[in-house]
Amino acid sequence: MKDSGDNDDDAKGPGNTGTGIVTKTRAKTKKPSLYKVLLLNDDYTPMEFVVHILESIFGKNREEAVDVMLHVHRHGVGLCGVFTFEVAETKVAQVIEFARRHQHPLQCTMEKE
Ligand code: TYC
Repeated sequence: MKDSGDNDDDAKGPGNTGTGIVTKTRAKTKKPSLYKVLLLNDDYTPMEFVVHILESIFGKNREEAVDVMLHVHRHGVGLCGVFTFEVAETKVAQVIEFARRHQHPLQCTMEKE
């Protein structure tokens, strides 16, 4: 792998013509994998409770939250957002724990994008 130094002939001095091309490359950084957080439908969790979760945990406005909730209600599953692994994991845990505390069966899961 190339380091971040340049390795050409742009320098002047003995044996150098000073005509090289500057080829500085960056140290390699890799993009983190992303994960979809999905909400699952059930027959018991109140619609308003799901909307509240989408607003408070996923930062959606009222209109977006209602859209996602109705999508899940009609299709069985829906996308809440896409996050890095640890953020996705934390949000899934927050949803499941908040639902459990209120005795709703709402389930949430994540999958690699
Ligand atoms: N199906 C639920 C009802 O009719 C509403 C609901 C929507 C539940 C989305 C879960 O992820 C969900 N009360």
